[in-house]
Amino acid sequence: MTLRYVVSGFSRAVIVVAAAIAIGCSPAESTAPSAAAAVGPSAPFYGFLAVNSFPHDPQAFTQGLIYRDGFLYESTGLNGKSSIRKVTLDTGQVVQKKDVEQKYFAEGLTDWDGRLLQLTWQTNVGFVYGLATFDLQKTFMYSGEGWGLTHDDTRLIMSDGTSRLRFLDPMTFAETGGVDVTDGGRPVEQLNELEFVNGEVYANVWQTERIAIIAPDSGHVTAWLDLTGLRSTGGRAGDDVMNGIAYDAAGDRLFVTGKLWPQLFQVRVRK
Ligand SMILES: [Ca+2]
Repeated sequence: MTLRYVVSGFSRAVIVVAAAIAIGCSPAESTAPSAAAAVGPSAPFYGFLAVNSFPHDPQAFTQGLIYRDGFLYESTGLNGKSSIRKVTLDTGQVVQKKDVEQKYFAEGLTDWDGRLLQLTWQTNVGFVYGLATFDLQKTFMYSGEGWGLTHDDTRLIMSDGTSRLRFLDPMTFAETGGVDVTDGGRPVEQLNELEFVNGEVYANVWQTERIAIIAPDSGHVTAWLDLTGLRSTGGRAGDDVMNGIAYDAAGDRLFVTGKLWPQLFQVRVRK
């Protein structure tokens, strides 16, 4: 695969992805089981154009991100630093914040019917807050680890660090099903932050700069959004991996950031 990025100053149209057709090489191949059988061709790669950037709190260990009605809502992780936040897009200013108890490492975030739903990593508990007030209304339990969270029209969609996406009832939080995510027959592990975009699930793959675009009912990766190069404009070495996808459906704007990244980007997919 050959990708060429031309990076110029960062004001508006910033990163131009030129010539980005992958042939015979995919991100799944590097992580696929060695004895994979019955595998097929991998999904195509998409490039990107970064059309805008915004400030992002470089202390925010981003684990969940959504866009609603002009604001970002963010879940941050780490014990003692976990929180939910309401953030002004243009300035990155945190206008509302609620800390999570130190014993919890907060993870994925989504909204449902005027509430915010937040997962925790290894403590098997999720929190339900009022979207406007951030008041803790209830908790819910689940098995396994909590990583990413989003929803479609009828169900919550949750990742747990494996290749599986689980479906939960948004009111009772009962697990109602799930799907194993594959690319060309190979499992795609470590699905992390999620976003539901026009009928498909976008999933950060942990410790990569790739987003898997997944058909939720089959689990098939339909394409890879390769955001290599976006991080080079900021961020720090270490844990600062890409993790954070939000979608403004009304404005058709896709936002991406990462843990401890000083910037959040609006990106356009280049097919
Ligand atoms: Ca998200």
